[in-house]
Amino acid sequence: MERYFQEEIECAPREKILAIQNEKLVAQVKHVWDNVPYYRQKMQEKNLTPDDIKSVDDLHKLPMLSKADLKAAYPYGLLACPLKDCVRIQSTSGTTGKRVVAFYTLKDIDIWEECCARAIVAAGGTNEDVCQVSYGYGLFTGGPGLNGGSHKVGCLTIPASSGNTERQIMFIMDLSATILCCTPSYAAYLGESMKEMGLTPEQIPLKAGIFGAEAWSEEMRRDIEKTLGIKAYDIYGLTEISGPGVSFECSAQTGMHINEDHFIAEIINPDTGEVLPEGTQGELVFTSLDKEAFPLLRYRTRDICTLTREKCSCGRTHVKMTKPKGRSDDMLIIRGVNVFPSQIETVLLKNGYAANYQIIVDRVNNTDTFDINVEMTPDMFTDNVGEVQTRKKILEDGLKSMLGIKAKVNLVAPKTITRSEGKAVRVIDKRKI
Ligand code: DLL
Repeated sequence: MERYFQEEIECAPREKILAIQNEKLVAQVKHVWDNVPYYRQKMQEKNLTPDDIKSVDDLHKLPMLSKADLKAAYPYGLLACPLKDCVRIQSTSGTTGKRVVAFYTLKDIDIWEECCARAIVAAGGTNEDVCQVSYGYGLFTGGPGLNGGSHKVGCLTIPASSGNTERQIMFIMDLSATILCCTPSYAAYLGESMKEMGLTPEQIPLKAGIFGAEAWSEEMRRDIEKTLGIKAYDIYGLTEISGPGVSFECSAQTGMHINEDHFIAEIINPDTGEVLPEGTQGELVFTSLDKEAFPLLRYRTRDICTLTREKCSCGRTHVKMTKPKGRSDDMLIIRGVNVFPSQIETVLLKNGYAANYQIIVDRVNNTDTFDINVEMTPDMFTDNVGEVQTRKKILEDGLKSMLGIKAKVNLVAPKTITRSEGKAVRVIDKRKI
C-alpha cells in the first residue's frame, strides 16, 4: 500500500494545486519586489510591476535568474528578509570560484525538511525505520536536508555523514539500518566494499536507498539494487532552491514528483529562453513559491530534463521530471558533438562494467582527444592481451554508436580509479579554450 507524508497535498487534484500556486505566486512576487532591489530593477527593466502578475499564466513575463545573477548579487543581494530572521546558510561550491550562499528562515527549513520527509515516505519509510544519512553534513545540503526529513518521519536517524566506509558498514550492520541516503556513486562504493567483505544482499538489512545529488543511469540503479538487495530511489534538488527534496521518486520509479505546492517548474530552450511545451526536453527553471529568505523567481538550473503530467500509479498528482541527463554545463562538446557523461555510463554498465570511469579530454594540434579510462571488474581482470583488446573494441564500438564519435578506451585494473564519497568527479577537461 502506498504511503504519503501529506496525502491531501501530494495527491490533490490539479485545480487545487493551481489555486495554491496562483495565490502563492502573487504574494511571492510582491515579497520579492518589496525586499529585493536587485530583482525589482530587473522587473522594471521589463516594465513590470507586481500588478502584472495575477496568476501562473503570467509567470513567463517575469525575468529569469541565473548563476551569473547569484554571483553579481553575492552574498546578500538576493536576501529578501532581515538578517535577524535568518537562522542558517547552506552553500555549494561554484564553478566560477565564488560559492552559492543560500539563506533560510526557520519556516524555510521546516518546509525543506517536509519535502525530504515526503521523499523518505515515498521510499517506504516509517517511524519503524533506521535511516542512515551518509550525505555530507555541513555546508552541503544533502546531510542536513535528509537528516531533518528523517526526523519528521520519525525514523531513528544515524547522522553518519560521508566517508569512513568501514564505519558506515559497521553502523548499517550493527544498527540494522533499513534506509540509506547518499550519492549513488557512494552507494555503489559501499555495495562494492560490502561484497568484498563477503556480505550477500540477503545479509544486508537495508531495504531502500535515497540517492541523488548527481546524475546516475538506470543501469547503475539496477546494479546498486542488486548488490545491496534494496529498491533505489532518486531524489533531486539544488542549494539555490532549498536542497534535496525539490523532487523525489515514488514506487513507480519512473521520474521524480516535483513538490508543486512549493515550486513551479518550467522547461525552456536553453539557447533562446523560450518556454517549451510539456514533454519536450530542455532546461529546467524553478520558481520558489514560499521561500522567505532566499526566494528565487524563474531560476535557471542548467539541468536538462523533460516534464510529464501522465497519471502516476502511486496516486501522487504532482508533475514528474525525468532523471536529469546532467547539467547543460556538464555537457562536453567534443569535436563539435554534445556528449553527456551519463551516456558513457549507460554503455559501460550495459557491458558489465561498474560506474568507475574517468573521461579525459584534451586538444592536440587543434583536434580534441577523447580518452575514457574504464576500470575492469575483478572477474574481468586478466593479463590475456587478446581478451583485453576484444573488450576494448566492444566498448569503443558501443560508445561510437551511442555518441556518434570515437573515443579511445583504456581498460585499467580494478581499484585504480579513485572512489568518491560525495559527488563523483568524472571529467578531466585539459583543453585551454
Ligand atoms: O546536490 C542537493 C541534493 C543533495 C540533491 C542530496 C539530492 C540529494 P547542489 O550541491 O546545489 O545540491 O547541486 C545541485 O546537482 O542542479 C543537479 O545538476 C545535480 N543533481 C542533484 N540531484 C540530482 C539527481 C544538491 N537526482 C545540482 N540527478 C543540480 C541528477 C542531480 N543530478
